[in-house]
Amino acid sequence: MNRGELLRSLAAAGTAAASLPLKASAARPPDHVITVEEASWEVRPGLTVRTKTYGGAVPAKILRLHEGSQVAVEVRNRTALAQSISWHGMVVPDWVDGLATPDVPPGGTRTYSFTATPAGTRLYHSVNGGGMFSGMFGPLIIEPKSEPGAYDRDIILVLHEFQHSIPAQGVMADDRLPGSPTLSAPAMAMMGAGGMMGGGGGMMGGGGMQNMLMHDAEYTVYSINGKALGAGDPIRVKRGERVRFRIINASATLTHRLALPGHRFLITHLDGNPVPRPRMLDAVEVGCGERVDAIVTMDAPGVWVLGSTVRKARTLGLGVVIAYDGARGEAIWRDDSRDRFTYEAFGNPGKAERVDGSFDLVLRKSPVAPDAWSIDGALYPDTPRLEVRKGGTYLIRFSNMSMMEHPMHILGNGFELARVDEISTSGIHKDVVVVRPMMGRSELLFRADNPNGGRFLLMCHNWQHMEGGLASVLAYT
Ligand SMILES: [Cu+2]
Repeated sequence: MNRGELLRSLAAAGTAAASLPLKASAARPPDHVITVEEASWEVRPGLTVRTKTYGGAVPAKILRLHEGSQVAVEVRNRTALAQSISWHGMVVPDWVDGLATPDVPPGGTRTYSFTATPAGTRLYHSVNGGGMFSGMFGPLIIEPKSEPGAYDRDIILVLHEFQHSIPAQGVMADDRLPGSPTLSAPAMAMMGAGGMMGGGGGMMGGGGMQNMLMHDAEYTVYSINGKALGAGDPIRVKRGERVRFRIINASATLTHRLALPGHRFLITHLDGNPVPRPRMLDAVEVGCGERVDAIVTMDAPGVWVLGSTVRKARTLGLGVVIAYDGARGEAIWRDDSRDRFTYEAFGNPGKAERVDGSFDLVLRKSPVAPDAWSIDGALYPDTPRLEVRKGGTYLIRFSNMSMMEHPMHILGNGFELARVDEISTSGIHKDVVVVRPMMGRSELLFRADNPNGGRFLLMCHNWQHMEGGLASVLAYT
């Protein structure tokens, strides 16, 4: 299926449902207004992009909502394409973020109402009408009713790239770059790489398997909070301050690994949800659509680059300057990071759980077209449909039989990780799981507890893969 067909089928699902209860009561003005419009955005001096935005800024304004509150958001579409927004990470009805969600027609306006839940770092972004390749995304923070909060400030970092190009045959990575994100255990074994990431890269040099790892898009510029490294204002900090970074990956196709020289990250939340075992690591990895909350104690005065451990990404702009009060000079980068980043390290030991059914989903490249991706050999909408009964618990097993990672996501619902490659785990609640390349396996427990039931998309958050067919329908029966 090409992207036009996929988008049309998504749009058709919306049109059919136009009579569903989607309006806020007429008496009440919206709490927030989002205007979808084309704008020019300066990523760095000399590089201005023309892109679709929410309200002219990239990223869009922060939406801060209170947990449990009723929210009405009015979306005004000033573009020539139908538009729809995903309230990523929130549990909402399928007429707000599912297959029954009506698009906002070109030139039209619609109001979406929902309850703000659960608390945590979420994001809102375009599903139809541009997707993650566009500038249509912004942070969505659901403030909890109460939070212990062992931190002084909170700083949001949104990662994104602009001006993509997609070579027909894919981009062969000429090497697995030093500082690349953690691979699956089987892939590590095949490549003869030890547990260490980053650093010299010699251990991964020399041709062979790594030459088969591909990227499917290239970008002219990378950014944090819409600005290339050095182009935005530095983040000013004080010695002793505990800063909670909420890192949101709004990339269309890339997992990123970030480090801050001389500092460590206490990782407290994955996808906005508290983890059972917070851990101190020297790097953070975040896949497409994922979020990581990490507390950094500012105890190494200076001027630093918080940036990608991959040189190319950093050189093209993936970084931001952290400047201590009173410190002067050029921002310093060095990559001392060594820690692997794997989900199960933050979890409790796995435990047996009774399930009402299971789904085995094999993810592969499809031979039918250069950019086609399949689940169990089929392309959306012919992929297997996952039928769940409300109140039931289901095991979803992803096996990645491809050379690329797949950040698998379910809209309108969350899940719990049960296994990462060979290691079982529990207590980690997420909405995206990056299934690592080359026989990576992820298993998740899906509790069918959306109070409204409905039909939702299960999809790869790599936008190139989603548009290439890597999506399916999860339906409450
Ligand atoms: Cu999303």
